[in-house]
Amino acid sequence: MDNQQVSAALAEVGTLMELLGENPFKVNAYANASRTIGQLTDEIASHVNKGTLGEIPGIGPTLQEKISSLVKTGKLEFLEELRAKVPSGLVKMLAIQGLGPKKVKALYDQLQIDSLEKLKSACDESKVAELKGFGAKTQQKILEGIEFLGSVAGRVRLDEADSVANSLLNLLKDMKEVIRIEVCGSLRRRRETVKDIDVLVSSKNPAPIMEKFVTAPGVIQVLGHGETKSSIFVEALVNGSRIKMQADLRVVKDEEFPFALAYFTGSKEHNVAMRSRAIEYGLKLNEYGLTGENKNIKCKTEEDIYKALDLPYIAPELREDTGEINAALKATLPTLIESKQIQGVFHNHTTYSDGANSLEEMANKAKSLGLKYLGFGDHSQSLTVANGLSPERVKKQIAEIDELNSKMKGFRIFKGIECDILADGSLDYDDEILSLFDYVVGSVHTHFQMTREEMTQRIIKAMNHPAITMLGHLTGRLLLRRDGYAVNQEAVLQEAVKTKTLIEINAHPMRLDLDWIHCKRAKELGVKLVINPDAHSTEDLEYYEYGVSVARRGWLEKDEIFNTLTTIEVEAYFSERRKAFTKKK
Ligand code: DGT
Ligand code: CA
Ligand code: ZN
Repeated sequence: MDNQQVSAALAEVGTLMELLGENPFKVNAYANASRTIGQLTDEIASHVNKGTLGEIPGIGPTLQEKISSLVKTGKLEFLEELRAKVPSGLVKMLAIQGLGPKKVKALYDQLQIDSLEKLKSACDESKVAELKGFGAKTQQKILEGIEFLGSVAGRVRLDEADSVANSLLNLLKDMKEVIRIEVCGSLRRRRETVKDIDVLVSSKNPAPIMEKFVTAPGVIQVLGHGETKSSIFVEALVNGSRIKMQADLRVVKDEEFPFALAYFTGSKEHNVAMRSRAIEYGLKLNEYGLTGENKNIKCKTEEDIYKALDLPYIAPELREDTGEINAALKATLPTLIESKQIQGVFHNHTTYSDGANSLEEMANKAKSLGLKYLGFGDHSQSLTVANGLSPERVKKQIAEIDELNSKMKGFRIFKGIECDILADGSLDYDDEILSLFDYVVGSVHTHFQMTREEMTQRIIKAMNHPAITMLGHLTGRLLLRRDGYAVNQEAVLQEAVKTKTLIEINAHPMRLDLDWIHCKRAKELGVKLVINPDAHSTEDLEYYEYGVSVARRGWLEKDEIFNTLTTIEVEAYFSERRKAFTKKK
């Protein structure tokens, strides 16, 4: 078993134990071990062989024994026993937002509910509302949750699809039969969720490529195996989660490749608009070519296709038919932001609150990624579930940052906090503590059930606090798990112009919030945005690339993204804002 498989097995043990109502400390030990092993850079198997499992933090004797068994035999009796005790439907019920293990257990124990179907009928019959600790409101939430799960069924997060697609690409790309290979579809356009993976290859000899594709590791079903198209259903482990999705492979002649690439990249709406453009030239555009009555326009690349229609190249992220062809015609397409222009990131967690790594580990990783600065934004005091910082611990962290700053060369650490916006719109520290930070990220983590007006007022009030520098994850959505809370995003964006609040593009692939549509709106309004990974470990720091994808889909350019500024520019900006704050207070 590899690291990801061991990690997934331990995560499952933790979940099942939780559903059985076991000791929370034991449950946490499994969850933490799962995360640690999922992020290990060396092979867990080599630790087993060398007998060095105990050197990994958080892996006590019980876990060592279980991990050894998993690695050596590929099985864990303890897990099999747990699976036998817990109906699989209970695990599915956990995917409903707001239904934790305690509630799922109560539903099972008291109403014998062990599937989503039974849960839905029980809600429809209002039996759930009558249970102690549930009530009509919770029942309604559960019903909405079931409906939400149905509406997103079959889609997969971008980071998960990336991982599955990369494995397939790596499998095929070095085959001697492959001339060109590219991933198309929503994945290439970098949509936040993806239905299936569309792989395109050009070749003179497709059969061996098809054969390799349908026998790829993780294939659980071959849906089609043809000469030019094959489809598989594939399973993979990504960061401890079991991902199942469809992948299609199309093989074309190399001279057709650019046309097929453009066609299968989509979006469908963009393709339709491009076809109309071709018709204006008396041409026909499809996945095989660009043809006129007696001619066949040769194109070696996608660029050539656009050029043939007198258009500049349009990046895949823009191909949503939201005005990109018009902009191309008028030569007003944006010069899109690129990952390498990001100089640093500001919203990151450490072991001070709910992160997995120390300040120094995070800083070293950021430096190794080529970033020039890093800001921390651990949780504030009222968020006790995430180990929020008391004023004393704030001061301790700040002292530690000062020390690190004096030690690290050519790298700057900024002092920040992810400060809760409390229900009444006030902040979670007094002004004295707030004045200790270089910057403050304001975020909503509680009281999601407010009306849209109340939530909007709450956030707007916080934005008007002079200590607030940026607004974290504006809607609080968790992709494919829960919709964001109700909030008037337009009103918040307009307020951001007035208050000069930076709006975060939360780049965590679970959030991607602000979404790309509102990024586009922010651009129109002149709101400055900041791309933050919301990292909870060193690995997560790389998530800022997903934020760059969202920004590109939102037509954003370098100058519209705050964290493309140099260290000196950021320092100057923060010190201006702090001056204004301390003067006001
Ligand atoms: P999704 O749902 O995340 O898989 O999104 P896409 O965009 O990857 O959609 P998919 O996989 O159904 O199709 C891939 C591309 O193929 C799509 O973006 C455009 C192209 N395509 C598919 N069906 C049609 C169609 O009926 N007409 C046109 N013009 N293009 C199509
Ligand atoms: Ca697709
Ligand atoms: Zn947060």
